[in-house]
Amino acid sequence: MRKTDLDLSKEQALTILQRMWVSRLTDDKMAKLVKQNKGGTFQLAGTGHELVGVVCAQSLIAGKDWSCPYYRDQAFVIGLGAELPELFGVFLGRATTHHSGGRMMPHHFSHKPLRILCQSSVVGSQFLHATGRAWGCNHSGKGEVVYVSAGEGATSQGDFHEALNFASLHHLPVIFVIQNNGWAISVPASEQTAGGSIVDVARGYAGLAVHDIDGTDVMAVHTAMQQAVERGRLSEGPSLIIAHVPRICAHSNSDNPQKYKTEQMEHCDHDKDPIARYEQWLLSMHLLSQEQINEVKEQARLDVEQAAQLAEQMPYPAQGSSRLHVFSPYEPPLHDMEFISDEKITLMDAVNHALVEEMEKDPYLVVFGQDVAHGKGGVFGVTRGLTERFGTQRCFNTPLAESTIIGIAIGMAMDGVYKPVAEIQFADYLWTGINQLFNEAASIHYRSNGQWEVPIVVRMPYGGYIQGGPYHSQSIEGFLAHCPGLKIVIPSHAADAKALLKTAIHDPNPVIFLEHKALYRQQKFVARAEPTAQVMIPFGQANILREGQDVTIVAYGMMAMMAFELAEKLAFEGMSVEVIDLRTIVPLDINTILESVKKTGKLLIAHEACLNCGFGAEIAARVAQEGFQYLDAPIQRLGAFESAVPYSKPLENEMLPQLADLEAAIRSLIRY
Ligand SMILES: Cc1ncc(C[n+]2csc(CCOP(=O)(O)OP(=O)(O)O)c2C)c(N)n1
Ligand SMILES: [Mg+2]
Repeated sequence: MRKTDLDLSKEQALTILQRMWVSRLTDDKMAKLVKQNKGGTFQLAGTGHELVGVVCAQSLIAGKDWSCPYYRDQAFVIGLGAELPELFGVFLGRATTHHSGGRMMPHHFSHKPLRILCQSSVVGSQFLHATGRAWGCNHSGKGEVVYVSAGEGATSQGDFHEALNFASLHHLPVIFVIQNNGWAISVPASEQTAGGSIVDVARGYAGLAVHDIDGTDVMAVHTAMQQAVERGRLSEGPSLIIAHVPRICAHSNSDNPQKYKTEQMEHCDHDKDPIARYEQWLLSMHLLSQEQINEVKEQARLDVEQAAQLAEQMPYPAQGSSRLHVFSPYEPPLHDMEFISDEKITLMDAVNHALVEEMEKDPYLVVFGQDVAHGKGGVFGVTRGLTERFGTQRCFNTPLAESTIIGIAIGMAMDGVYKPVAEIQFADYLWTGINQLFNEAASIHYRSNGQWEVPIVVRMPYGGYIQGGPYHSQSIEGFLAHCPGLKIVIPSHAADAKALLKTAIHDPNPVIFLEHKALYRQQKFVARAEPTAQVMIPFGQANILREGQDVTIVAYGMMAMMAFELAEKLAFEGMSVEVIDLRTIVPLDINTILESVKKTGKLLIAHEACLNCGFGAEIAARVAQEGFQYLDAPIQRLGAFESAVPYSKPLENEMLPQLADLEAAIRSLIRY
């Protein structure tokens, strides 16, 4: 077999051409289908980007290596072996097996057998998923690499820089390919990036190999990719390939480049057509004749036509199926509550012990976050001792970047083997990582039509009463509960904390575990006898802390403790208060609440978050709708005043609900 000076066989050279034409003609056909009103309404063509995508795919091993391809990287996906009829099916919103089965817009790829992770529309978040997956590859030692592509516009996102930093820091086998077409919709590179290119900035990341190449030149792409793959397989570190390509199409079918590109610019792009250029190269190398090239193109046309026809025959997603796959089903094994001894442990010890026991059992359970490792073991000391016991590979510090923490957790977990338990230092700082949680982790299972799971746990201290000021006191559960796809756990005492964290670790869905800072070391109510290693508490099962007849208080976290204390006190005055500790707010145990209200006829919901749109509003609405007939009084809510949490103690006391406020609310409701 004749080889080129590229070490590319004639067969490979032919395959590259075939796949480029399939991708190009797929673009053309999809554009027609939009005009014909056949079900597809949205198109992001990859015209001009074909060569870089196809050659990159050819450099990887499909089914072994992992990838996060950009929406414009259709040629890569075709090159890796994605079934063409399915790509058309997804374009027409049909019930395909891969690429989301009609849940995502077209060109948002996801294919589990090909190890294409589920892609979103958020440009840039995929960089961190790829990096997290590469962390897993590095540690499993199988020589797998991870490919991630994007446009130059996406390099303005913080996640790009966070990913380069983390990948360089840990020498990860990830290959970042930036298909630089000079435009992000209508914004030229000169308005996007200081100096017009990210190359010089990227060279500043120690340990990152940087290639700045012509993405229409097969030799350049093939060589850079070979080097990057080899470097990754040998665990030598990450590579960044900036490949310059033309965008010979509109950004999308609703965009008109004439509004921002001159005719001359468009001509220039056409002159750089990678297919024309590649055909010239094949002819000059005598690898193919013009006739053979024509045959390749004709065959591609037939394949594309056939794929489109097959797609038109595919069914639409079944009625009612839009409700499936918000969560992956899970029930923990049942085990009666048993205790190790009578000796009490604090809530922070309970969390630590749950982690130790689960890390002993599962070598793939990994703990990371800011300051969690070594002697410090977290700013509250919750993870103390884990690095010493399990090593720096199992409990490690991350850079000070919340998007990194959640983004790499997602990528790490997506092989279904690694179990990341990440810590956000304070819930108040989740916001710099919220895109990864809300737009990515929460919906990957749903968006991939149940194909991928994101079994991550994100632990975070939350709440006030410790003079933490506006940035160490927030109660954010209401925001989190509004996002479909997240489970939210809020233990109020040590025994629950241990058993609930174990359930969280085994749950295949993203679980947020909120630990109240002021309860970490509290002795009187919170410190409890320690459950044995097997005990797990199912989510969605509220705990009746104290039974009563006169009024129901629904609470969680700090307020559950306060309510319990008051119920005991008021009992001496003959008032009978039932206290329900929700334990998890998603899923919500509405039945226990309704049963209680049936008995007492009166409901008070107490939380320390602001009242407006707080989680209490949701409970009140549900009870009003489903239990109105049981109520003898209007539902009452107690929460914080509408402001940030102030630092000075008198101010904090005014803003956050106090024991006296709760007592007054209970007394008044009982009197009603
Ligand atoms: C975080 C985010 N902001 C805005 C958008 C809207 N948007 C979609 S594509 C795009 C331009 C991306 O440009 P580039 O990364 O250069 O890729 P290209 O389309 O040129 O291939 C924008 C602004 C988005 N999808 N995600
Ligand atoms: Mg671009």
